Amino acid sequence: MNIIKNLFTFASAFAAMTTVNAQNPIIHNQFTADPTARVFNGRLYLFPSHDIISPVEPERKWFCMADYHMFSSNDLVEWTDNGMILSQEQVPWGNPAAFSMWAPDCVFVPNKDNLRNGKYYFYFPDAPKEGRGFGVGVAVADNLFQPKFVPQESNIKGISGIDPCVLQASDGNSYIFWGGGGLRVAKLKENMIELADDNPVETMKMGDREIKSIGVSCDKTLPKGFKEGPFAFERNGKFYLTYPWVRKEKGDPDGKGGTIDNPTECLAYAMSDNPMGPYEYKGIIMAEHENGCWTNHHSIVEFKGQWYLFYHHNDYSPSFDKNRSTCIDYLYFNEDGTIQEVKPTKRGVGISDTRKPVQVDRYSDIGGGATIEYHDTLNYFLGWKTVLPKKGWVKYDRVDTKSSSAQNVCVKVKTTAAGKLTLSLGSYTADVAVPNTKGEWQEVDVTVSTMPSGVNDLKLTNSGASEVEVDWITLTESPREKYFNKADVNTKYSPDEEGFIRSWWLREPLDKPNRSNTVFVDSYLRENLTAPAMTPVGADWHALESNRFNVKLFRFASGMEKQVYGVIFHAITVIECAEDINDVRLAVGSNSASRWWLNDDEVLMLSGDRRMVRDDAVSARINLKKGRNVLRGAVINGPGMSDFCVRFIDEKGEPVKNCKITLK
Ligand code: FUB
Repeated sequence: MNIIKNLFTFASAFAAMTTVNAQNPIIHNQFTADPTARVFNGRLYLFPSHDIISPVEPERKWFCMADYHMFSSNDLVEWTDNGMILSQEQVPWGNPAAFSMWAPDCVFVPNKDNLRNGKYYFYFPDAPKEGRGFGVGVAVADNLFQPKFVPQESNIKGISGIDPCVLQASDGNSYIFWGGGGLRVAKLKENMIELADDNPVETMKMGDREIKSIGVSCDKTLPKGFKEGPFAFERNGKFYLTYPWVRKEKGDPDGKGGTIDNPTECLAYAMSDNPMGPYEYKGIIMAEHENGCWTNHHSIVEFKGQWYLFYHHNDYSPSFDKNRSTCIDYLYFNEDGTIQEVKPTKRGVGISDTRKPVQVDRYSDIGGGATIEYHDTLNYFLGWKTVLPKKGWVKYDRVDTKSSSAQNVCVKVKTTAAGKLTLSLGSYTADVAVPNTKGEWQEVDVTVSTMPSGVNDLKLTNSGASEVEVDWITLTESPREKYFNKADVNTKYSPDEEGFIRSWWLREPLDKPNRSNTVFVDSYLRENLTAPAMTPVGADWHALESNRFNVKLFRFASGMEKQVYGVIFHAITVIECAEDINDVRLAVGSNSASRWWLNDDEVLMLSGDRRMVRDDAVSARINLKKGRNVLRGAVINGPGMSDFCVRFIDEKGEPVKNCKITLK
């Protein structure tokens, strides 16, 4: 499972923004299609289109895209969502309600002659405010750290179409390719936002009309069939034009519009000695998707000495192929420069760190009757599980145990009878006893003999007698620290030895971007940090018991694979008293600032850039009444870790423990 709520366990990912660990598909929190990958300053940046479920009525059963996000990675395993970089409302010439922000591209032009000035140029199709069809626009940014892409006032004159791709050729020129009525290419001016004046002009007949088109049609020398999504690149002095293509022999064998047996797009390529062609067809890069997903769209990039194919598939939307997800697989060239066909895999690329959950359902190989299934067909983003019948096995290539003393296996399993898994890492094997989890998911920790360090292929075999469902597995030095257990809403908990309250309803973090905690002054907190409702309502609230006196909000968020920085957390608990307990004080430490309410009253505010220190601030004297007392908190966090600790203390500073804590 990919976005599994790994809430109770250690998660060490530190990221500037939302981070995910990836196999195929690589982005797990939104649909991403038409992925263009580019390498800038040694980091790989991904510019996909952003499919969404139609937000408008009547529902569009078609492509629906309102904006673009940029993603980036250093290893193609951990991906950062750098956020939205352009939306349809920002495009001066675009129709702000067209949802037509199709496949984009982005290139960097170094500061050569003070003309182009070291800028990033983001090319995107959009529906114009007036007229029909598509135009191609350019948005320009100075950097990608905090990218601010500013769209040009008008679209590129001379281009009517979709799917722009810019090739920066070794001849010093940049060429723009696009689709829509075939594939075309034209030279760009040095300013990167206009077509060059010396482009050829082709005259084409459309019925009775003659249409003049700037640039060159690439199709003339290619086999017939629908083409779009051009991606061009240069390697060893050869130019490659690669493209999604509906092969004639699949859908229209005689080329006369004959029987169409659901043709879909494969990825094909052609080569030339010149950027503007003519291009000679060479073959297929990836065959049509087996499940009938109509489109494929791709990019090809060399990163740290290895070539990769980025493409899309509809894994998270199996019954609607206009909601797609980006995948990556290795791509290899033959000696003569031709491309070897790529078979799509679930495993994808890169090496998985076993200290984080390894999703074996993204297998390299599977057998013995093992299968994968969605966790929840009402929410495909929850990903998959592996179902291992007796003797079933799953193999997952390239995991890194890192440590030379890894001895702990944690596997998240669901069973209805005790069983056994055999773990193999290269030639190493160990048995992992699995308890009967009574049909519930459970994280099982088992100590085994020391595992080999470094990179190996992992195999899990069901060597017991009954079926085992596996969500994920980690291999670590020692049992992973569990920060939380699920709390039971029917249980009456006690404060801990020191009076700290450990049972809470915690709400998944709410987005509240802040680059620093210094803004957390009283007035800011009064305006922005308000109390949650008296009762937790909604699936984003979780009843939890902290294993420490301090409630680790950062771990809560990272375990849920939620945003950890620039967020607000809400917490609620109930203090049940057998009699009035008067003249106590609420004592709180929080990182960073927080506000606290007891029943209907605000009782404490901790402002400023705080660290979590026991009893850092105490309230005025307050009374805990007989019966239920609802305590609510809101904690705000900027760029650092976040946690809080809460207890009541009496007149002598002693912890109040003669009460119960409930979450009901
Ligand atoms: O994403 C919308 C369109 O689907 C793209 O522009 C095409 O290439 C196809 O992938």
